[in-house]
Amino acid sequence: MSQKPKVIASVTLPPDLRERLAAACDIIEIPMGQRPDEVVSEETRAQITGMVCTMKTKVDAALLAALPALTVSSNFAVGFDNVDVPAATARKVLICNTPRVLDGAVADITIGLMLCLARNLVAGDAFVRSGAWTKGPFPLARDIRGKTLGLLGMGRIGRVVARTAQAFDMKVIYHNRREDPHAQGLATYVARDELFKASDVLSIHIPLAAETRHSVGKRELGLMKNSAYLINTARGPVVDEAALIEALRAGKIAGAGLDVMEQEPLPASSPLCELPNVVLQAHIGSATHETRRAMIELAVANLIDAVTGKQPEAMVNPEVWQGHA
Ligand code: 8YV
Repeated sequence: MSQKPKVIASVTLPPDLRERLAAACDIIEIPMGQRPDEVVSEETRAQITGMVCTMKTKVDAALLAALPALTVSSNFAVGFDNVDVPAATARKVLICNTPRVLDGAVADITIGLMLCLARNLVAGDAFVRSGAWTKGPFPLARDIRGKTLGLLGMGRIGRVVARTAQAFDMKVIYHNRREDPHAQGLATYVARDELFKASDVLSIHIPLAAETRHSVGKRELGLMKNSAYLINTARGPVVDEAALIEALRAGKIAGAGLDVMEQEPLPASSPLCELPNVVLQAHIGSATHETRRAMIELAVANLIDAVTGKQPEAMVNPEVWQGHA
């Protein structure tokens, strides 16, 4: 009878990482997004001490109850809005995630969306392919250089965006719950309303939580310049999408670049798909070979460390690890 900890993996494990995990644990692989309480027997579930899963798995109180021996759940994502963290902490289940390794990739998509919006790159491609260029020049667009980039949230990703934007000669301002000493030299702290009023591009970099759901709505959009762009690479529900669509249709803002939406995958029937001043991406912020490899490596390392008694690199509720939960 194996004495190795039993863990559930509902992620796609590269062969070498499956081998690495198997050296330390007995692995039960289940389809991505499937709930263990749907596909794993009660007898086996009672022995599970660890899990690595994507953000498609809702780690809620019911799932925690179905895994009575669980001590750690490792999220293959930096966001953890799929996890009921208070319930996990109450159960003394450590939650890990994958910050740091995806900061650059998400920041790059942020800058990419900003350039697509300001320089009309998506329409420009269609313009050339359609032969319209033979009938006249593409309309003038707008510079981002010298403009003001406002960051709602100044965490790791926000700081990488700020550093990158400086290379584009942008003035960077930000709003956080409190002023961030790490932002010195990178961006200037402003009040929340001032951020929406002063930004030529406003980019969202805050997590989705009860207090941030729909926190960018009609009021905030109404504060923005009608020449301003909104970019969201964080979580769709941070923005009141109905209010955004209304603001875009009314010309309250000039455009939006969205890598995340309230409904994902976004159906073609969404009004967002009809708006010419919107650039849409399929939640690809971290979707590069290099970044996803670094993420799965970190997610597996967090799991192995936690179930073998070593402090994981990235903990969402470290108080559980420190025994203060
Ligand atoms: C994940 C994400 O990176 O990391 C996050 O929070 O938003 C996602 O892009 C991706 O789904 C891999 O789990």
